[in-house]
Amino acid sequence: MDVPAFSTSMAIAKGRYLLLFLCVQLVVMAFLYREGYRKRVSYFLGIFYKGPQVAVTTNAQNTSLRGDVYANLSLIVKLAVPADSLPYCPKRSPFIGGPIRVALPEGLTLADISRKNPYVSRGGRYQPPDCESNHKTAVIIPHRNREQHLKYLLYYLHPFLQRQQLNYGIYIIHQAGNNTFNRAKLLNVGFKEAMKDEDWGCMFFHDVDLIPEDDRNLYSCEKYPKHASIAMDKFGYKLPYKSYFGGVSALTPNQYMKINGFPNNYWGWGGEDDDIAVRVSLSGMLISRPPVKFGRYRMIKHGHDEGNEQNPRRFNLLAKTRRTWKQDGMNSLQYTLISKEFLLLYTNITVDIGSDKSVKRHT
Ligand code: UD2
Ligand code: MN
Repeated sequence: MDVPAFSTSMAIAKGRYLLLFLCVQLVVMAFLYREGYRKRVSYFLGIFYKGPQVAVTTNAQNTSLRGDVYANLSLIVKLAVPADSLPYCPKRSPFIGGPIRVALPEGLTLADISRKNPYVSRGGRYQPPDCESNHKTAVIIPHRNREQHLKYLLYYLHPFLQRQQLNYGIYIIHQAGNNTFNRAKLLNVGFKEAMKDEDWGCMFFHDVDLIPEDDRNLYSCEKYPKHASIAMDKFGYKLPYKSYFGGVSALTPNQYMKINGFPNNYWGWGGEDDDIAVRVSLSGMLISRPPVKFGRYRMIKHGHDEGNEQNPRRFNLLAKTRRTWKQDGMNSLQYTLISKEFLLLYTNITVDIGSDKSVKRHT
């Protein structure tokens, strides 16, 4: 076919402009690379080249299909580049699969869990081997005498967090001795000790018996303190009441310091979670929550623990939070660290937090 001379010269001119444009782009990128903007450049290149295509198992569309939480982990492979030149992870992790099937495997050992999580390093730490994570999250778990629950939680939590491409660490805060249990004070200790290790961007405060059932429930922080466990099987997958803040919650270090941490003086079961919600509101913040479809948890069934009887003073304490929160919290925290061990699947912090007898009572 005959092509008119005019349109041919137009095409050549356009081609030249395009070539010139590409050359300028290349020069700019080479310059940025030299100037140390390596990560940004590799991110930009990542837009064109996504790396080897992998088949990811996802059940996000069909919530009646529950996936194996370990299904996608074998797709995560180490990139053959130095750690400091890894590209940033994408905004949304490609390994997220949606609803997770939760069964409690019998005879599970910590060694089994370690074997299934080869990239987890000492102290229960992990960074994606193929990209630089956008989030640094510490999970703080108050604990005493719940070894079986802890095993189940570790079995699910490690792969759950890896699917989200987080840089994370898991901390168990173990209350030494037989004095009355104090969940909130243990969480304060966890915050303080974890921040000594790393500049965490987000702290997740996590009951040992709650297993997340959907990996779209992101373990990263929001503009406001987050309450994540909004739909639990034990409450029929609904919020029991509007200001409920128990189970699993997340705050940035800034948000945490803004509310002066958690109360230290709730000994025994109950009330401390409501106190935290009041602190959030008194410091002028709202509560953020994930969509109800994602914030789903299964609570491992349990009875009442010895040493964690209902706290009869909880209503009195709650009535006074407005007056006490600035004096009681991170700024008055006292404890004796007994040990800090960097175990295979978590950092174990054993602490003597005293007892309610040692607290002066102002009645
Ligand atoms: C609810 C809240 C919890 C907390 C508690 C009142 C839910 C899902 N959770 O939990 O966040 O506000 O009420 O204090 O509604 N623990 C031990 N050993 C013990 C006792 C407690 O490890 O002997 C830890 C463990 O992490 C446990 C958590 O403390 O998950 C909360 O205690 P719980 O599970 O006995 O209380 P529960 O389920 O009523
Ligand atoms: Mn529980």
